[in-house]
Amino acid sequence: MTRAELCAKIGEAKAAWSNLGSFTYCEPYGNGHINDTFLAVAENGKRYILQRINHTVFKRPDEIMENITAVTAHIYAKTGDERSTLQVIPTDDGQSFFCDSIGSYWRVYAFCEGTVAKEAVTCTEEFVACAEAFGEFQGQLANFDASVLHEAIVNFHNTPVRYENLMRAVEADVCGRAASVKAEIEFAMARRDFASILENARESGELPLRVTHNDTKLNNILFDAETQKPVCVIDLDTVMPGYSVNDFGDSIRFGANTAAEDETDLSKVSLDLELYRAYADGFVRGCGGKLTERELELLPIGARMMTFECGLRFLTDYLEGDVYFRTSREGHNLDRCRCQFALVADMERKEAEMKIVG
Ligand code: ADP
Ligand code: GN1
Ligand code: MG
Repeated sequence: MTRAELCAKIGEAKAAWSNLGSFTYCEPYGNGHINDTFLAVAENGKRYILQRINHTVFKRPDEIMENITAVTAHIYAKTGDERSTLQVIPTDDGQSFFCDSIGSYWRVYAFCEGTVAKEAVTCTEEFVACAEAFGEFQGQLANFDASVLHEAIVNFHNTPVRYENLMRAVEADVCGRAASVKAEIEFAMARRDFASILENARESGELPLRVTHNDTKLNNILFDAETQKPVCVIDLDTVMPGYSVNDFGDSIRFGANTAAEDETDLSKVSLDLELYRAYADGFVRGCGGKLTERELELLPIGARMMTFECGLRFLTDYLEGDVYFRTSREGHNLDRCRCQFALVADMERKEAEMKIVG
């Protein structure tokens, strides 16, 4: 979609929330890889997040919004604090989303004022706070009826399926890129058995399914700008039954890497063990004693699995022509993949030191 077309659709979306008055400002916002996010300011100065939901990624945006409405109501009922969870602003028709004339889905959230999203960890305490927040989020949803949730993305964190998707992308090689990424494909293939560890553990009843966030990146938490304490867990599109160890793992992948997710100088990539251990303590504490002994044992595997899986996904997207993750430079997905695989290799070297119990 061109910028002009997008602007026209933003116009339609704005009209669907005329109850907020007209927006005087509306500009792209944040660093998400999936949705189109805009900061919209109403005439009275109130700020909102206007988002176009990525319809290619989320096949049923209406179901996503049902999930989010239910989950946020559950959390709000517990905390009674408006900033503690996303506030979905209904359209003039009382709907949680608006579908424009070309079938794009839009939603509006209250802007969580006085907060900041962070792209990198600046101190250990901040990362511990992030751990407690994601742990607490899981605790808040422990008594949530998972049967009302739609599966936002089927097989989202099913690593063997992600592995097979990569193999199919290699086979199809639609962009003719496979020959140039032989080393990365071989790295993935050498870890085929590893990919199944968590799925095997679930099948044998060792790993429980819980209501999890499934996208626990640091920038999916809003921190209070003054106190630096976590205020709100956002990006609830992927809340669905999943594994606690994956929620743990995705935070480690992003936050305990000594480099950015797309760092090209791989010598800068490594697992910061101090951050890792601090996060593990905070997460376990945040979960309030709900994790089983086996889950505690599998936390290090969760970290390695999420990093490996994300690498598989970036590589698949590179081979398929960069159709899933938003990219901002040539080879961006390949850079991201290489960075993830370098982190996996470092985690393999640090396997003994990553143990949390046992
Ligand atoms: P994506 O799925 O593309 O990652 P997010 O829902 O995470 O989209 O939003 C992208 C960014 O927008 C966040 O990282 C955060 O900076 C900002 N953001 C999202 N929702 C809010 C909100 N309610 N208040 C303030 N900032 C927000
Ligand atoms: C996407 O939406 P965002 O930017 O928080 C992706 C995650 C990946 C992450 C990699 C729905 O997260 O699964 O781990 O990029 N979200 C979806 O940075 O695919
Ligand atoms: Mg996000």
